[in-house]
Amino acid sequence: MSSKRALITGVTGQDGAYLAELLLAKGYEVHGLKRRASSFNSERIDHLYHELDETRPGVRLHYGDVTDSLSLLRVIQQVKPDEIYNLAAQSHVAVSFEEPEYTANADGLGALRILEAMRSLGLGDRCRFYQASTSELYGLVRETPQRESTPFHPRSPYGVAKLYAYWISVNYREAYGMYACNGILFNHESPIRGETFVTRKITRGLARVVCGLQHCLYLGNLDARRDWGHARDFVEAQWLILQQDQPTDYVIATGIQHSVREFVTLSAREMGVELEFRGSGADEHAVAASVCTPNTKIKAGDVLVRIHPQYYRPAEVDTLLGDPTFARERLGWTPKTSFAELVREMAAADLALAEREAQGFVGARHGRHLIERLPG
Ligand code: NDP
Ligand code: GDR
Repeated sequence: MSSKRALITGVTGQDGAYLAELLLAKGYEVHGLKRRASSFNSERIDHLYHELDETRPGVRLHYGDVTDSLSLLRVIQQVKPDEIYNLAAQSHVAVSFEEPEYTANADGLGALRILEAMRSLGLGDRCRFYQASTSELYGLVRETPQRESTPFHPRSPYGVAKLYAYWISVNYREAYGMYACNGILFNHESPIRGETFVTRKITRGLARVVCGLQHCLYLGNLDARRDWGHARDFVEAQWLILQQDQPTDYVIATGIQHSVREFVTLSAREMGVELEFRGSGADEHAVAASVCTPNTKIKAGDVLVRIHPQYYRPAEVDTLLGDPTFARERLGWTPKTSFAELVREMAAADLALAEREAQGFVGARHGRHLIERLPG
């Protein structure tokens, strides 16, 4: 068991929750940066938080914000971590077109603030830094599959902000000899994925349609192709990246690509509905061709999915496919969960959640924890 101390920014997000669980299981003392919100924002880690019971190891939370240098200095000085995982970000690509300045501040300068805090507190030579970089750096792809040497061409304010964070991490490594690494992670999902990312939107939306809680699911570009893995597998790579003798940057991906349309089709099938896509462009829609789900009111011929122009982006990333060879060779990392298993897990969790909602149980948003918390 480890006696290391880790600080996770973005601990209340999808990856933060899985990473905190992983590090606690490895014996780390885990600290998390949590920003103040007017409503509860720690649902994903509530089961890991036992602040009032010192006999149980759990995540220790500190208020702070990656746009606020003073809070970062205070928390890093207090915790004196061995490892910092910078996962905090305005992580929604479409939202970054609406909030480009905030996205640049949090996603770009946030990394700089942490690196500079580490340096000025004299932790530069003993604390390791992980930067949550992204396949969105590749954007308009110049080479397929994308690997560590593929040139970047981001297509959104999010991608551009993350490009700064990528390079400032490399720069602090080269300029000051700091152990700073980028994990260039391709899309990774789970039952606790944010509900506005396309995979969770699909499983959550279709489950609600099946349970009679909404009529239809609206989506944007069904032709977009992504390399989707499971967040549980991907946080293991984040940890491995900081355990190597030498710091460097890694592509973390499954090496397999699917379209949004395929994700929709498979999710519906998991819920007992066979979909048929009709029409094209903005008129495309998916109809239930056959239904074998117990207790549903939907029937063959119902339109379950429609296109809405609101979900198209000003500049799209059409296709991403990662090459995880370097990570496999250097880290010994390979993804454990297949695409089919990922969809099955997400669909089952969201169906269970929607069934509870249909019975009048409201409160939690994330399937996994809702199920865990239910009596019986
Ligand atoms: P989420 O959106 O689920 O989580 C983001 C986290 O950052 C949340 O805890 C959020 O807090 C926190 N946060 C946002 N802004 C600030 C801020 N100003 N100060 C402090 N905390 C803040 O993202 P994921 O868990 O999916 O992703 C983790 C990281 O990995 C992100 O940086 C993302 O950009 C990157 N990434 C994700 C990929 C994916 O497919 N999931 C792929 C590649 C990179 P709150 O809960 O209060 O909103
Ligand atoms: P992405 O994920 O932009 O790849 O960023 P998202 O799930 O939002 O979109 C994937 C693709 O699906 C298309 N799409 C839709 N997307 C959303 N959100 N909603 C829709 O209704 C919809 N319809 C079609 C999108 O156009 C896109 O092509 C995620 C985030 O987690 C980033 O933080 C991370 O860096 C990258 O993955 C890797």
